[in-house]
This record gives sequence, structure tokens and C-alpha cells, in this order.
Amino acid sequence: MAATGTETIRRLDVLVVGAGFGGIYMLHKLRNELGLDAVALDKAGGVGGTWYWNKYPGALSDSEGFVYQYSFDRDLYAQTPWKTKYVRQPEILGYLNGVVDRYDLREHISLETAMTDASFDEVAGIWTVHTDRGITFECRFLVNGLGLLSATNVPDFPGMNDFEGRLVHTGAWPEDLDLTGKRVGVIGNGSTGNQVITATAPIVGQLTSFQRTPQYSVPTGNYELNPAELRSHRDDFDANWDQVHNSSVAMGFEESSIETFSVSAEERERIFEAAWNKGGGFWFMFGTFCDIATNEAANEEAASFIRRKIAEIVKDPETRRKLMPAGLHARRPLCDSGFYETFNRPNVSMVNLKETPITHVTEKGIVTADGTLHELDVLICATGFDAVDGNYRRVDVRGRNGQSLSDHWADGPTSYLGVATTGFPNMFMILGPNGPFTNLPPTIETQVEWIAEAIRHVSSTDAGWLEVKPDVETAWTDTCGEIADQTLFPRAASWIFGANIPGKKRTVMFYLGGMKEFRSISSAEIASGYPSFMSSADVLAEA
Ligand code: FAD
Ligand code: NA7
Repeated sequence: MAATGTETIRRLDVLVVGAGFGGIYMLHKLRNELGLDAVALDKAGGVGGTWYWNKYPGALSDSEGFVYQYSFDRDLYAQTPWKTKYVRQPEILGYLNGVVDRYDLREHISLETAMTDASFDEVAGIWTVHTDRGITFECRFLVNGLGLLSATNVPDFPGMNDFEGRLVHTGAWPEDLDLTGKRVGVIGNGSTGNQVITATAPIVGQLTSFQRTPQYSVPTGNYELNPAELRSHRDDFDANWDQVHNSSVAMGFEESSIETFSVSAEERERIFEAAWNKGGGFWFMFGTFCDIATNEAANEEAASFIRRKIAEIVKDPETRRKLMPAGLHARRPLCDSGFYETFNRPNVSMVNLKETPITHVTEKGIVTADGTLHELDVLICATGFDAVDGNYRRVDVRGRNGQSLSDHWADGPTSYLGVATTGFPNMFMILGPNGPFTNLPPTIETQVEWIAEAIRHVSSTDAGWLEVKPDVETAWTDTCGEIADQTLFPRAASWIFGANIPGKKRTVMFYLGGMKEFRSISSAEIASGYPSFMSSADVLAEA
């Protein structure tokens, strides 16, 4: 460590930014398996990423617990204590803290330390990373695990700063907030709003849901796993993970191969009913029929089934009308622990923002276009995230020739395999743009292992650096767009295509080709000696 004036310079092999699922595993790989001098930093006050920040009541995984964890260490897997189908936030945070301690990583993670900018010196082949803590890192490799659902999207209604109650975003939840008996407003009803509304309604005084677009949601079907199920998760480890790696959405179940209209209407109803009773948003969309996400008429069958369920559950006709989704069921599928039932409670009401938009916020609460002041003690923004590239654009990252990442991504974020982008040599990303749309730990493991192998390759050869070829990046972006266009997802405005952020360009942000294909392409790249990448000699010779 060298000090210049008030700045401390730390020279490293690798800097990992982010200490969530991705950064933690990356650090373990680099330090404990490759023996490199690697450090991680995170602006959070603890490790865990998503599960550190999202401490709101009701926070729950919507991937099943037996696949929402690491698989790289069988012994670690055997010790995971989770007992329910889906896993609550405190348990996931506890698990990730346990992983950090198990692999002696804690002393190598600098918390409350934000990367503010990063730049590449192509002569020295070194990344210089500045932080808000006066520590500057100089490293050969920079791995960003900044999170794809991490940069919070906070709405900007006039007068918001005047609000005298507590104003919170679910993605930066304050641990001291007690909602008991309070008048609470929740803006947003995506996965998060749905969870927080359902969990808090029984304890608050009055809850008002400010809803813009009604969503399709099915029950989670969460329950305590029986001993035989828990045993089979452990004993069938190889078969289970083999199935995950060879599936599309990596959710731990066999995706359906049955077309919606290949069965009778009665059979269709029976399959949907069984899926509703079993629970799980991804199961409902991908476990029932194979074409719900691709065929509009099939999609409507699924959507109308859910609409009929909502009609059965919600008693008040006016509330029922407001909660009723229309159009495609083609956002990230949701599941809930009694969301629609919550609106039968006397202390819960709904404001339809399409009919009466929010005009402004006062010191007392929210005012809507009909002139009503909704008085609140707490205003919860469950308004989602500037997904995928949001955190990358909040720092100044500069690659070769001083080019900024934001400029490189002016037409939308691009990458090859979600791990590398042209002009940014030896910079890798975990869950970068156009990575797979799956249950994420298996994708994280695939990408971390790929990045570790690339770093090992560069460190042990005279490659100098690896930089993805521009035509390869363009082709990958095109591939992602072409696959997405075969589905219905681009036609529903959501964060999956950047449509949730005012002014954000709508682009493809995921590879929808599935886990199996993604792993096959990723491993072929390594096996063939990185044909999609340029070495430093290639790049400097061209310059
Ligand atoms: P994150 O966990 O987001 O960690 C990124 C870290 O980077 C953060 O701690 C952040 O503070 C840090 N960081 C960012 N920028 C900087 C900077 N400039 N300087 C320093 N640090 C920085 N996925 C699923 O597959 N299944 C689920 O059931 C599921 N449920 C979810 C529920 C919620 C409420 C949310 C928000 C997400 C959920 N996800 C789920 C997605 C989840 O984000 C991923 O599964 C996974 O946790 C991502 O891990 P990560 O390490 O890539 O990113
Ligand atoms: P989402 O799915 O982006 O949902 C955000 C919600 O907030 C959604 O209902 C939005 O309405 C609403 N929203 C956002 N901005 C506004 C404004 N300005 N006014 C009113 N309503 C607004 O985020 P989540 O956190 O629920 O889920 C993200 C992922 O995290 C999820 O898939 C899980 O993987 C975890 P809209 O629908 O845009 O009309």
C-alpha cells in the first residue's frame, strides 16, 4: 500500500466491485483457487448485495431455495439450513454472510466503499479505480458485480422533499422502520410492491396502494419442505444441478413441452388449476405449457385464467376492477402470498393512478388528480430499479482511448455473454447486459467461473489482456434481439427492456436463449482459445 498526500494507493491483481452473490463467489475463486491478490469493495454496510439492501417486510425469493444458492461446493450445499420452498431475506443474508466467513473472505472486503470512477491505461495495462474513501486501487483486472436489480428507481413527484413522514425505497430499507399502526402508502405493485403490501397490511393502521398498472400474479405456494424433500435436494445434487444447467430458465424444474392448444379446454383448465394450487410464477408460465411466452393466444389463455381467479378472490367490485390486469402476461412472472386477498381487508385501499395520477406530494401525504390528499405517515416507493446497466452509468468508467462506458452504450448496453464489452480490456462483468434471463445463481456461477478462467488464461500467457472483438459484441446483441423478438416479452413495458425508467432507451438487455445454450457457447469460447477476443498485441498492432 502506497500513500500520496491524502490518497492511499493499493496495487492488486484483481479488484472486484460488489459483494453480493456474484462478488462473493468471484473473490473466493480469485483468492482461494487462483491464489491472486484480490480485494472486493461494496458501498453497502454489509455483504449480501440484494439481500443486504432489500430488508423490507415480506422480502422473499421467487426462485425455489434448493436452486437459489451456490452449487460450487457440495459440502456448503449440504449445510444450507433452509426449510421452506422459497426463502426469506434474513435467511439468504445469513447464508451469504456464512459463505463469506467459511472461505475467509471478510477481511478482504472493504464495505461502505464506493467505486466512483475507473480508467484503463493501455500502455501499462492497468486499471485505476478511485473510491469515495480516499483509497485508489491499481489492478490488472477489474471485475464488476454491480448487480442488475440494484440501482434504485426513485420517482420524482413535485414536493417529494416536503413530505414530513418517512420516505423510503424498498431497495434501501431502513432497519429501524416500524410500520405498526401507521398510515402507509405504497407506490408500485411489481414483485416488491406485491410482497410489501401483503406482508405489511396486517400490521399497519391503514394501507393505500398507489397502482399504475395491474399485474398478473399467482400464489407462491410456499410451504415447509418435508424431510424427504430436503433429503432429495441433497442426495440428488448431481441430477438436480445437471437439470438446472440443461434447462432454459434454470429454475429447478422441467419446462413444459406441451403446446397450449394441443390439449382440450378442460385439460388446459386442469393444468392451470394444478399450477395455481402448486404455486410459483415461473412454474405457471414455463411449467404448464411451452408457448405462453411466445404465442399470443396461448398467453391469453393463461392471462384469462388468472383474471378469473382475481374475480373470484376480490370481493369489492370497484377494487376488483382496479386490480384486473389487461393484455399480455409478459413481464417477469410474479407470485404472491395472498396479494389479491389483501384487498379484502378493511384497512387496505387502492388508488388507480391511471385514473387519478399523483399530482404532487405535500408535507402530509400524496395528492392525486381528483384533489384528494391521502395523508400518510410513511411513503414506500416499491418503484423498482434502473435495471442491468443502471449502476454502470452511475460511475465514470473509461476504457481504451478514454472512451466512457456510457458513450459506448449510448444506443443501449451491449456485451458479449454479459461478461465483456469492447474497448474495456480486462474488465469483466457479472450479470452484465445481455446475460441469460434465468434463476440467477446458476448464471452467476457460470459467469464467475468463465471470468476466473479468462483471468487465469491472461495471467499465464502473453495475451496481456482480453478484449472482445467489436463484431462479436454486435453479433451477440443482434442474437439477443432476434431471440427476444420471438417472444412476447418486448411487447410488455417492463424493466426487462428498460421501459420502466423515464427517458431510458428501450433495448434488449437479456439473452433469452436459455441456460443450456448459454453454457454451451461460454464453454466453447474457452475451449477454442478465446476466438472472440483480441489480445493486447492484436489491439496495439491495429492502433
Ligand atoms: P447484487 O446482489 O445486486 O450486488 C451488487 C452489489 O454491488 C450491491 O451490494 C451494491 O451495493 C454494489 N455496488 C454497486 N455499485 C457499486 C459501486 N459503484 N461501488 C461499490 N459497490 C457497488 N433473482 C433470482 O434469480 N431469484 C429470486 O428469487 C430473486 N429475488 C429477488 C428479490 C429482490 C427483492 C430483488 C431486488 C432481486 C431479486 N433477484 C432474484 C435478483 C438478485 O439481484 C440476484 O439473484 C442476485 O442477488 C444478484 O447478485 P449480484 O451479486 O450480481 O448483485
Ligand atoms: P418493478 O417490477 O419494476 O415494479 C415497479 C412498480 O413501481 C410497478 O408497479 C411500476 O408501475 C411502479 N412505478 C414505477 N415508477 C412509478 C411512478 N413514477 N409512478 C407510479 N408507479 C410507478 O420493480 P420490483 O422491485 O417490484 O421488481 C423488480 C424485480 O426485483 C423483480 O422482478 C424481482 O426479480 C425482484 P408500472 O408497472 O411501471 O406502471
